[in-house]
Amino acid sequence: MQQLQNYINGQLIAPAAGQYIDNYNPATGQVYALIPDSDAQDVELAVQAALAAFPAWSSTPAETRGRLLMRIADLIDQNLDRLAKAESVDNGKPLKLAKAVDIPRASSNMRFYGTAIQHFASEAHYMEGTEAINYTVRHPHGVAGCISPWNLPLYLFTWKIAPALAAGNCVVAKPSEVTPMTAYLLSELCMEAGLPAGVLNIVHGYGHKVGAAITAHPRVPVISFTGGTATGRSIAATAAPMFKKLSLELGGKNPNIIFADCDFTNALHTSIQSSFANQGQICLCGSRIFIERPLYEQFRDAFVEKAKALTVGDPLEDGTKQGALVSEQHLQKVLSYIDLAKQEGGSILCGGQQVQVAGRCEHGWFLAPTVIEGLPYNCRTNTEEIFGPVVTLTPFDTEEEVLRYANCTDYGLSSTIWTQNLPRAHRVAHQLHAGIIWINTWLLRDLRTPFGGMKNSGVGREGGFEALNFFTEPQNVCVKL
Ligand code: TXE
Repeated sequence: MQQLQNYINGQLIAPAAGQYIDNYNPATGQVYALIPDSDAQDVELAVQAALAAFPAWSSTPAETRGRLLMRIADLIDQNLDRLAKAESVDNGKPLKLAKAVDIPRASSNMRFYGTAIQHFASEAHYMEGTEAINYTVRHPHGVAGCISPWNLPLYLFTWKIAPALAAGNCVVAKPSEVTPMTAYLLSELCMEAGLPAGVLNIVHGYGHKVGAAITAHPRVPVISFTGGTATGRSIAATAAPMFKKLSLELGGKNPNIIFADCDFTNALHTSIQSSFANQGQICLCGSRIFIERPLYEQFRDAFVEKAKALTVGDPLEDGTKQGALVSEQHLQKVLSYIDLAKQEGGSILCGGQQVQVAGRCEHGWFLAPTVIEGLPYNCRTNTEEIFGPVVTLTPFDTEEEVLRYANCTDYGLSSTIWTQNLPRAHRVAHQLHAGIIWINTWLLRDLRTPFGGMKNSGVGREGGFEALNFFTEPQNVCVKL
């Protein structure tokens, strides 16, 4: 059985305590690899390696750093098939999705920040009358801690480490222990690309051991985290009294608002994707669908028909639209929310139960796409993050009403609006409590834009120069002329 290793100081090494964690294939329910069960000793080695590498890396010209990131991007592209298969096996997502979205986006992240750093400038302020000039220098922090989740493993891992490295930091990163494989393969590609030792260190293991040790380490002054809101809260509780800089990308409970004047075909087709892509395990999925009453029944019936037609099956097969949920524990969590929805008075229009896939996947963790109606807008099913292939449908009559519904949760990550009335689209957009709004589209991403949420969906923004600002410390120099 394959045994993964940590990537520390340019080398692949075993965890100090010699312990390993089982790594499951969600489509078969079988253990297929072992992950280092690292601890604070391994994090210490990684931080020391990063500190040692920092002086040379931070003084390497931005163009050279960028070129190395682009070399890694090229290697990701060259290994597309291998990485996509590894992601699919590790996470349960359809191979087709990993090949079309996850892995190409990972190389885009590296390439985007490899070039962005060459266009990153700081400001100068001339003081009229006083004859003085201020200029701002943006220094890398030193060692950045990057902690990422299981739903888009390589995609979100590279989304953090690329800007951190481009800005001149060295990195200690921890992928999710649920989906470690592509981060491990990336460490091999970094070695092949010639990334200097210690610049990027990848420590595998549990959040409460490795993640907590990175968060609490006094020599890691900056932490970028994506994951659950409860974990974000615990990271903030450790990091805030140490005055660390924090970027937190947390959960969502995103509204998908459908007005009766929408382009029906487009709204329907895209809403199926925004509900069920990656088995609904994307923080940007629109899990609460609000439909203007005149369109309600027509939309509901067509939506349910399409949801029923989604093929749930072996993620490696071409025709599969829905793969497995990431873990048995997560499957049980999602099923418990379906039970809760029933208790809260919801009617299950389709799905609601596990799917038995014949053959090699008979023990996999599959769930039928589930559509629920008849729930109050502010019940637990409609306000807590489920993070699975489960959506609710709710009719509304007025803009004021749907804004009240949409804004009633503690989350504020993204929202989608479907209408052909542009003044209304903008009016509603500006009143929604969400960091990211899509109008007549979903998940259309320009990497230059600020990405992140309001309220309990997070603190700070990733993307574009926002991330380079985050991973640097501004210093103002004032010169009296
Ligand atoms: O996330 P965790 P989990 C949501 C989703 C899901 C829930 C829990 O609702 O059901 O979060 O998922 C590391 N200190 N999202 O348990 O635990 C952990 O090892 C430092 C939304 O997988 O937050 C992993 O690397 N790190 C989300 C990372 O944090 C810790 C995507 C995320 O794991 C830690 C995934 C600690 N104390 C889940 N504890 C999104 N918004 O994209 C854990 N970790």
